[in-house]
Amino acid sequence: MFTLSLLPYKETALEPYISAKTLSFHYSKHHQAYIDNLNKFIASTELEKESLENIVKITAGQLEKAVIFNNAAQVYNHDFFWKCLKPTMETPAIDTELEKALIIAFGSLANFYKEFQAAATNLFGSGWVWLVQDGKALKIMKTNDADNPLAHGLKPLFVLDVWEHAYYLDYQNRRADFVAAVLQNLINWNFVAANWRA
Ligand code: MN3
Repeated sequence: MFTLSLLPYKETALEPYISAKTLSFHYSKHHQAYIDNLNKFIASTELEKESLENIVKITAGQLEKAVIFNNAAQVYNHDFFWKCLKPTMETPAIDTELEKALIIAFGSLANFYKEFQAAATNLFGSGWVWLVQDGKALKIMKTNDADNPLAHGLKPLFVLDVWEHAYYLDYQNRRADFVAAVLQNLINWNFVAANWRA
């Protein structure tokens, strides 16, 4: 049985960029629903004893296990997403070594933001945009629906949820404004750097 992991901050902590109302629905309704569905679909199967990460990896690409993959990956993605964000009032500086790696990969930090912004704004439909590590290289990766880097053998460092439920109450159709607000104000660089070093 999986249970909803605790939010690492209060539901008001990301305001004004993500409202408490959005965060509350996103966490206690959407994220919870993926947990409930995952528990329902793995009950009395061989997957019941596996870790969340293993369930994602085992079911990736298996058509007959798509329902389990989708719910397990959505649980993983949301757990990861909450940790990628930090309260508005906190201002962690970017790790200087990670900053150097981003400059090598993207030319400049500004260009990393620009490329991430474009990928997140242009992703068609529902999905996620990631900063991933592929071997030693840092890359931006778009995934549709529940898909994620684990399913492709890549290491996630940062993610942004661009499903409409992540922003519609606050931004309606203005996804680009949501993306810009998160990138400029809510990235938990300490978590990103820890993932990079792991
Ligand atoms: Mn979501």
